[in-house]
Amino acid sequence: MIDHDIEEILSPETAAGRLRELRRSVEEVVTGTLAVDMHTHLFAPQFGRMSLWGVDDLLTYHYLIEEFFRVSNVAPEYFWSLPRARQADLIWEAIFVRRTPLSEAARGVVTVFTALGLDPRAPDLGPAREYFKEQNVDDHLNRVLELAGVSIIVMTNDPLDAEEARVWMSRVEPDRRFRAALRMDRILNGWGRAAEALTAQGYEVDASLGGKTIRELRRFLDFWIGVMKPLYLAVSLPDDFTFPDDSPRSRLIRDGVLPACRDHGLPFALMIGVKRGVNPALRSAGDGLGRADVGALIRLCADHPDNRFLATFLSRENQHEMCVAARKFSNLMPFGCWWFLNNPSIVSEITRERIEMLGPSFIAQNSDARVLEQLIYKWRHARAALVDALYEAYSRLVPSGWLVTTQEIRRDAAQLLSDNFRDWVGLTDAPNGKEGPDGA
Ligand code: HDL
Ligand code: ZN
Repeated sequence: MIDHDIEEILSPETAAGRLRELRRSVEEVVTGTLAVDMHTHLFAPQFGRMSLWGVDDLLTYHYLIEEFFRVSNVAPEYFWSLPRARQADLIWEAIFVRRTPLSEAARGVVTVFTALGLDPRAPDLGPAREYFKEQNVDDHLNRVLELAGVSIIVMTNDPLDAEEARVWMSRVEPDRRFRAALRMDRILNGWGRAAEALTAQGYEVDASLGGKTIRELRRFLDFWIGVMKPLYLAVSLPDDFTFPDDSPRSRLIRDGVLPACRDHGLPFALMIGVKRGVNPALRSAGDGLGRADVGALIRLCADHPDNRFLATFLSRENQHEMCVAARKFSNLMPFGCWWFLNNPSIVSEITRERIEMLGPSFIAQNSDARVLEQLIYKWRHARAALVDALYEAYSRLVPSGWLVTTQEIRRDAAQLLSDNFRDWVGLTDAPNGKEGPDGA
């Protein structure tokens, strides 16, 4: 352990040894600290085929699909016509057999294979498929969560997805380790079609937001908040998102979503900067990014001091501005290194600038996992980056006169990996997993 006197460590002959001890302690503590994965696209096993796991889902992750198209002359339309297993075979051959899996998404599969005792250099996916065929779903889930060091998984839940709504309405009890987040994309980014869907469900809304629309949207939100018991409401927003403006989105956010969040004691998560469908032929792999206006988030925080916000931006160029915004607004909690940012070189930069500007008062990472086993690589790689950034920050403190203790490292790692989120959403280990104004 490193609980020595500061004078001792400042003497040159012991400094190097003590810093090595410090590094070991940071590694040990961060590796041993359970994470709350506050944004994923995973589903509890009770959601059936919506819950993706196994080697073919792992290999047909849209990150790998877009990398496959870069090195293959297979036409997208033909690729999409193939069964998933055949798609996976093509990706395996192109990215893992004929090339070195250097990209972060490819390295992730190697990390998962190695952690599960599978050969990442196998010439084909036969052995891996045999392995997964033998797995008991519950045992496999427990093993993956243990390997990933994850205690809670927050899903992305869409009340306007017919298949998902059917599962919720069956009143099935999802595995307690999976919690909901109510996703608002269809409503906030496509109000016209959403208004038709809500009308078909008996809500008196209209595309022009007239009449009872806001009241009826609130009735819809209250109903689904009661069903899902979400930890927060969320939306992904385009790079040209502005607020306030005279769009339906701004009106729905201001008059519908934010009052509902306040009344239910729920934060609103904004994920800003996505350009949907820049290459439609790539389908789920066809989205891109753009630099967004952090001013829109600032105006939301400033105009709604009684709302709590979670926020992440997709562009690297927005990260520093978001840190400054978070220094100005204590109702803003930055989270994660989203999607195209979730690469060691950028995660390293983002985490360091957040520590320098926000101390331990942010949420270091979320996995965004779509396939269960991705938790293993996303969290191993995330912890490695966090160890480096925290060790550097603690090392800088030593000559300033502060030698961090193991207890302090444990507290900091817990805040960054779980407690800052738990506190922000009021997630306790209470029986229903959440205490809040409405006890949801
Ligand atoms: O909108 C989102 O939540 C994004 O994370 C998208 O789902 C994206 O396709 C993704 O999986 N990113 O990792
Ligand atoms: Zn996501």
